[in-house]
Amino acid sequence: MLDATTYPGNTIPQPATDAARQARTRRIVEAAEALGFDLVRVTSAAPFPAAREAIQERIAQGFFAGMDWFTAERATVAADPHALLPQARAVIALGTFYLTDAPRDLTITGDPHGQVSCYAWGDDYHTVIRRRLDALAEEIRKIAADEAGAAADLAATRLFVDTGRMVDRAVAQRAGLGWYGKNTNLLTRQWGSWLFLAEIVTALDLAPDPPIAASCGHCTACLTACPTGALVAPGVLDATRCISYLTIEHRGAIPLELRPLIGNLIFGCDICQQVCPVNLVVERRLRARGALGPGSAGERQRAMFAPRTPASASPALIPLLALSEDEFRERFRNSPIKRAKRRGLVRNVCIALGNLGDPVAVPALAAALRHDEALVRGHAAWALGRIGGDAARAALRAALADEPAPEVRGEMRYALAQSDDA
Ligand code: B12
Ligand code: SF4
Ligand code: SF4
Repeated sequence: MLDATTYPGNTIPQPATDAARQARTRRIVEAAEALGFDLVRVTSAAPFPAAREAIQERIAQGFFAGMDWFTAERATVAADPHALLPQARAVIALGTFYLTDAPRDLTITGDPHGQVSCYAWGDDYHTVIRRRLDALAEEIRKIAADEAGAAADLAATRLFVDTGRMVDRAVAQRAGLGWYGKNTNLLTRQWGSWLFLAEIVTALDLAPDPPIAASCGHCTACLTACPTGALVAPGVLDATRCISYLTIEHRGAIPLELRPLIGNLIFGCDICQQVCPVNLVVERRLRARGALGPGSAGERQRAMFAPRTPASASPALIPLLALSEDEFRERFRNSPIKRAKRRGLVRNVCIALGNLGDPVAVPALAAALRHDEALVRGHAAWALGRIGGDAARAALRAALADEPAPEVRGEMRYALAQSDDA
């Protein structure tokens, strides 16, 4: 039985009884689980004013400087499901666990290696999850058709995963998937924070789940572990200091004072999640159950997030310095790493080599002083300055003589001064 509920500009049939609403919600949850989503809950389509205010406050504080697409206007839309779908009645919050077993046949030779954040070891999650969202939206259309025949309004959906204008964590928190960790990530009892979040805004009236009563308590492990001090207060991230931002989103030179703190991280950062006791307990429990191990159902379901090769998790750095645009495109096709672009990734590789300090990298870094990207030349100079030694200094002096870009000449002079000091 359906009755008619009127919204501004829309007349949408909805189930008359709570039992009918529960039944359709159950159908959707089961369909989502069958498609591979690990957590599925529902919240209402009411706005998320606290999320909007938090985002606008962080932008005003300058904590998102450099992410020009992340604007106050975007937050206003992202925090209001009705701005995204006028006939919205509910939001389905979806979590996908992505941790896979550490690479088993990782062969690290003596050459310097970098580290890639584990969310980027395998296929691009945007593509993987988008496919699952499309399939779930199709199920929703069938459910709407079963219940309302030709009522097109009921079948309307908007799908989001990360890049869309939607406050992913606020939806997940209100739907009770988990709670806000002090490192700002959404933490769940079942999967820790190793979850990609996604949502479907739907015109269907669904039974909302309550938020859960859980918090980090007195723990502050992530705040003290962050190497750059990016977590300026519990739940508050200054993205301009965050290694994830610097190595993935930031397009220019990395501030000098932050470079030594990046270590050998060349794409993303997992430190504030790796030290989290909730994650450690979750991982121990999953390993004890064999849920991450070879041949487990979990491993098969998440196979696309596992390292494509051992080098995906911990690549040898020196060969990356000479990557051409074509090689970059080929190697990182359908990988989250393509977001950094070749110049960003090679910039990060220079910093990692400088921090590792192994003189074996000097000839390749000296060659990178002639790289076609000024950004790379400047960071190669910095790395040589940090490694030091006669060969590094000679390469810097030779390159300085005919370097066309003033900012790179500045880096070279700074590097020479640093290596003299050393
Ligand atoms: C911009 C962005 C970034 C930026 C800024 C991150 C940030 N913390 O804001 C950068 C590039 C740094 C980044 C990094 C990462 N990101 Co990101 N990112 C986003 C994006 C696009 C928007 C996030 C946003 O709105 N930030 C604004 C702030 C204000 O939002 P918020 O922190 O959620 O705000 C709430 C809490 O802070 C809380 N709050 C406010 N005050 C207080 C006080 C206390 C004490 C507490 C506990 C909470 C609290 O209330 C706020 C409002 O609801 C989302 C996708 C999306 N569309 O939402 C992905 C997203 C947040 N990122 C994600 C991931 C995986 C990462 C990385 C782990 C990747 C990596 N390994 O390198 C890191 C984690 C870094 C970190 N510690 O946050 C996932 C997070 C999944 C999860 N379990 O939480 C998301 C949801 C993408 C996805 N769909 O899966 N990211
Ligand atoms: S991702 Fe790394 S740099 Fe960013 S807040 Fe966490 S520990 Fe700090
Ligand atoms: S490390 Fe501690 S404070 Fe940080 S998110 Fe995990 S439980 Fe919360």
